[in-house]
Amino acid sequence: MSKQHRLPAAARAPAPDAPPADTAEGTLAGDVLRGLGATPKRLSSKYFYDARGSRLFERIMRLPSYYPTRVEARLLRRHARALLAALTPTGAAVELLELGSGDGRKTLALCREWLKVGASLSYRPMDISAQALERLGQRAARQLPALAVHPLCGDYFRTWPLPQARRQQVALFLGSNLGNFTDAEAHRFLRRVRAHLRAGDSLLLGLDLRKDPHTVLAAYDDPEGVTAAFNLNLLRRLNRELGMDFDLAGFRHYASYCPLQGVARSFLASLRAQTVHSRVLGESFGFERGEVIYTEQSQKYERAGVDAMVSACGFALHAWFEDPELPYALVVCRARG
Ligand code: AVI
Repeated sequence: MSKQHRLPAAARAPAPDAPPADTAEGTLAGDVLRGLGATPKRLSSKYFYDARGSRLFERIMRLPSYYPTRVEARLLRRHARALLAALTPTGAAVELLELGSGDGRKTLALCREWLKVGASLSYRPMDISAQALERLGQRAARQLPALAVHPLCGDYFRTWPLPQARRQQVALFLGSNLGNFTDAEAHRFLRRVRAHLRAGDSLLLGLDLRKDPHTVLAAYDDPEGVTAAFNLNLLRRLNRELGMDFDLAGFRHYASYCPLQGVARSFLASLRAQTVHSRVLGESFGFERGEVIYTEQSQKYERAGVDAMVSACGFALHAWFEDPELPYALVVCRARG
């Protein structure tokens, strides 16, 4: 017989405002047990990215309403040379470590510009997807054969390479991925990055900034319904991997943006009272009509807040490149001694 929310005390931990996207490694089963047993219910956005979810995210990045990818690529293009100067003031050879490189398209364009001005560059894309890294390697070989590419597959902090004496490490964390962390998670993540760098090494962050709330909300609620499919795909994944029986038609994507906190949030709202069972977990989870699962937060930043955050994590904010049309920033941070 199935159990209804009978979790051991330790698994019932999350506080009401606990993060949906945890940087700590948890298992899907443990996270789902805790997340769906909590009030409000939550699932981590890190589980969006199975094969189908990754394809849907690629479609999101091409949507007219999803501006961050486009604006970031524009900034990287416009400021490629100034970025190199800001990231490597001594002109030393660079080991470029990209955390979550995906297909690396934007970064290869940046490397092309850097190679043109004679930078000595070794590119180390890091990703948990071996497939994405393989595609990136093929693209790099085709488009930029002069570039030395050494992919690292797995957890960033486990695979982080030892620094080489004559190469400055430059870490990239683009795509406003930091925004999917809560404040506490973002701080923890940045401190871990700092701990792997030497004083004088650099970090480049791509961060989405606060702007007209309508523009932000439209990015997470596209009329094409791709973001809705991306969000709902999480339930499809749980059905497959945890033997759950979510009826996808019984849930609906809901996006919100709070301009006071600068946070876009995504939810899955239950359209009726229903119970969902997991064969693997041996648990059932009851939903009221209208009850939501909190699935993602996307923080939109302000310069003062970014300055305070990176300073608290052992970096100095060294340079800031902002798009004049749609607020988005490339932030050059220097690891302090
Ligand atoms: C990956 N991440 C920065 C995206 C974002 O904007 O928060 C994920 C996303 N979720 C819905 N649309 C895009």
